[in-house]
Amino acid sequence: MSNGKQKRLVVLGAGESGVGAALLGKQQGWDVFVTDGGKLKDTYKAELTNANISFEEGTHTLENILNADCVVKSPGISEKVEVMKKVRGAGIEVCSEIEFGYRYAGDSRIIAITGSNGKSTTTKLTYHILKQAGYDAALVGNIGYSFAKQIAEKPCQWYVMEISSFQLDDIHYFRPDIAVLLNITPDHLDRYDYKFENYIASKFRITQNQRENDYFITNHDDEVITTYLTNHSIHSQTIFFTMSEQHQTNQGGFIKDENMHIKFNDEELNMSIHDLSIKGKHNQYNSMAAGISARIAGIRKEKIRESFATFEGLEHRLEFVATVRGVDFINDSKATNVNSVWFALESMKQPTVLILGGQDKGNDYNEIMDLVKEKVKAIVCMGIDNKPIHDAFDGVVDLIVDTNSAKDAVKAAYAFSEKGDAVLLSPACASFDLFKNYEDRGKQFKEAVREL
Ligand code: UMA
Ligand code: ADP
Repeated sequence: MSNGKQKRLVVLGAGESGVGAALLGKQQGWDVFVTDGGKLKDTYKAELTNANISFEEGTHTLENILNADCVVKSPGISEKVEVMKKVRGAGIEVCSEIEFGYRYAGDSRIIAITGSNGKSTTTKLTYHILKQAGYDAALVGNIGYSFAKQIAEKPCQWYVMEISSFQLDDIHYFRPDIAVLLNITPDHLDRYDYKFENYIASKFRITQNQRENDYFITNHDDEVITTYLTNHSIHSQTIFFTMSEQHQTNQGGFIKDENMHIKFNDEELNMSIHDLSIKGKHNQYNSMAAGISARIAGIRKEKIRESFATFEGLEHRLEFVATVRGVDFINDSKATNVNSVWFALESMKQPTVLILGGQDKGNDYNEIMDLVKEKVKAIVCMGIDNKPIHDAFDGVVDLIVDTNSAKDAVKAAYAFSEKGDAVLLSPACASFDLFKNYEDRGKQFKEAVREL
């Protein structure tokens, strides 16, 4: 039962977000209980113990959960698990960790970035610009650091947040000053009853509480987004970015003659796309989104231009690894869907040996068929079940081989390539069949390249 006036907060899941919410809840005077159906990492256990927060692991004891005033649900937990059904049945308020954090974020400003692809890159780039401009800013959210923990331990004036659809699912008041929606392609459909429209609605929740002085920055070239916008109204000021000059307006971003233009409040920032440190069309979209956000945040054009040139990019996203006897090796292990492989291939200038495969999420390879025909000389499958890749590309690409380790895949790709070619790991699949995660896959790939 609730203990006098002290309200009871139950946190489901003791990973990065759950522990963050628990620490903030404790600090704000809640009676906190954390429950994790699995095993806790030692670091998280130590954080809870040090803060005097009670927890359980390996089970969800309902009698300690259903007496909550508020339940914070970790984003990885599905609504379909038994404990969630019981919590819903009891009518308890459920909020996500970003919602809980938001309630204690004071008068700070939030730039929240979502989309199916490009979230981490755009979030990191935006954060880089803010830091270069001397802003008191923190990098939080789906990128790996709990927003709630940041508020508990080191509150800042600005939060640059990467936001997943899961985190948006249980917001009530969360209201970013600047919301960015990069693109929408089907992903995570298992969590959305296999209905794309549910996933789309989840992404648009980023605008749900915005007001007229807030900004919504989004992609004019994404038909899913523009179609949604013709049928729904947004209360904040919408600013678009686009590749097409035809859609340019006096506010927003566009690319013309290999130059990026960002217009905001009667001022225009211009920069050659060749001076952007991160390459590829997708990164031009990401840069426009980050650039517009930074202008709204009040950062000078010169500082933004400088930051675009110095940004180092992220590991495992079109990351150049090495040139071995004239062959360039590129690690794009984070490309876990077909759309991101499209952008990787689009950016390739050389004949390419493509390493594809892993755990297939129902991929439709037709999306990359034309680029494969134009640029790919061989495919090396790297996975336990490579049938979907053979079904799509047998007869289209002459050379296709199966491998089931990073080492063998790199050796096979190297054997197929000649001076002037590139070997691109851009798998279009999850990594869990052969690797711990996409980072492990990328690291093993890089090690194998260095051993050649
Ligand atoms: N758990 C239960 N009961 C269950 C199921 C799980 O208690 O029924 C427990 C697990 O045992 C585990 C904990 O819940 O201890 C994990 O919770 P979580 O999966 O929500 O993971 P967190 O560590 O809290 O990390 C989450 C995000 N993870 C997911 O959304 C799956 C992290 O994004 C994010 O960085 C972090 O919060 C901080 O905001 C990761 C991710 O994979 C990178 N995101 C997905 C993606 O990018 O595609 C959405
Ligand atoms: P996310 O955090 O949304 O997964 P990342 O920035 O980590 O996005 O990039 C994931 C993958 O998608 C990488 O392979 C990257 O090259 C590709 N990518 C990055 N930005 C975009 C974009 N705007 N559109 C499509 N693909 C992108």
